[in-house]
Amino acid sequence: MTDIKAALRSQRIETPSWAYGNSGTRFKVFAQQGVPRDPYEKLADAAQVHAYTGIAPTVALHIPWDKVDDYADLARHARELGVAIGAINSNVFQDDDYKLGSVTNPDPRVRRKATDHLLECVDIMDATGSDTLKLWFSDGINYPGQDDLRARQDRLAESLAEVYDRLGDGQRFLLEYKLFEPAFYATDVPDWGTAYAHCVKLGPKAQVVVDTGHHAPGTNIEFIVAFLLREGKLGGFDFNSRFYADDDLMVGAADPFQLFRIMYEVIRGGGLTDEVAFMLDQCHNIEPKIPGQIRSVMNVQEATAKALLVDQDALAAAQAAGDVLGSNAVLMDAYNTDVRPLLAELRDEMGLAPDPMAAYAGSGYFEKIAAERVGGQQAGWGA
Ligand code: AOS
Ligand code: ZN
Ligand code: ZN
Repeated sequence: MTDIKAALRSQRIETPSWAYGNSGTRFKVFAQQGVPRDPYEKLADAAQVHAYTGIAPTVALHIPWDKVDDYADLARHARELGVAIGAINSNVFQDDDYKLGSVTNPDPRVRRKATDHLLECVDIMDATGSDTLKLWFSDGINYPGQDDLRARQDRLAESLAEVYDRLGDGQRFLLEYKLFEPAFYATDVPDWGTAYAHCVKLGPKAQVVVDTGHHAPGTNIEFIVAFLLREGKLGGFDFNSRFYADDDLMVGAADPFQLFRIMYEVIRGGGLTDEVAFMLDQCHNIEPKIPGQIRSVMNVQEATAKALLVDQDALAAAQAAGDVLGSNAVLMDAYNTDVRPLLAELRDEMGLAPDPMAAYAGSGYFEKIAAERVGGQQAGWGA
């Protein structure tokens, strides 16, 4: 139990700045009370999540949604709040120029502009001390024949190589794949295989990020996790839940069993380290945002605790004996364990309240920001 607690204590989950802003669907963005008015206030809210969970010490930024004049000052502000800047997320999807793609656009001028933005994101990494650049491209085509599928891969490779060469020591980029949306016929990085192939060609500073909402229904995500970890190419996760498409709901809400299976493969592959970034990529359209993030961090922590409880020796023995039902039972025993008392005990040992949701609710922070902040910022979508 000591080992399990030590592993849980050292786990790090990164929250995204955009989770704290107003968000919605293409139909409506719902404004909530007390929402941050600038990146500084987003970091203050993220610091609350860390204060009550003890395992969320970094915050991902999104450029230009979190544009400021002085990024070193923003990083200093984060440190004062007890958190640090995590991954820098690029944005090459919210400009008229990107209608036909960004780095894969047939127009070299647009490709230059997109790559320059990615390079600017590396400058921001330098200024903030961030070691990770996260690349998601909305690039793709809606109609067969609209553009040349092969040429678009060449353009993608060219841009990625330029960004890769700009990375400093200790910096890396994570390439995110997504089956569809906003392009509907063909996406330029649709799956882990495409992302993996580009990353392998580039070298060790390029890795794949698995967004749990970006697959076809029924995809075995834990297999992808196991495979990428085995190849040293799993850079991290964008955790969220989906029922239908890229729903960006709270991780562990739709399918906690899937989250457990993923965390089991992470642990099995030795990935519960700082090498693999456990990031949330979520929006809280209708639920309050800070509690939504606290709940999500707890959901990942609970899945991790259950996965750590798997009796690996018993499982290996049952598997070696070809005991189908026995090996499945070992896994299910761990999944069916109520780990909430263990986590409450751990928090107590860490000097935290045993129930982070209740502790935050009773802290008065929400009442304070609701009174102080008027005109909160939109997360970035749906404008
Ligand atoms: C988009 O679908 C991807 O999940 C992105 O990772 C992300 O949601 C967006 O770029 C905000 O950073
Ligand atoms: Zn994502
Ligand atoms: Zn997504």
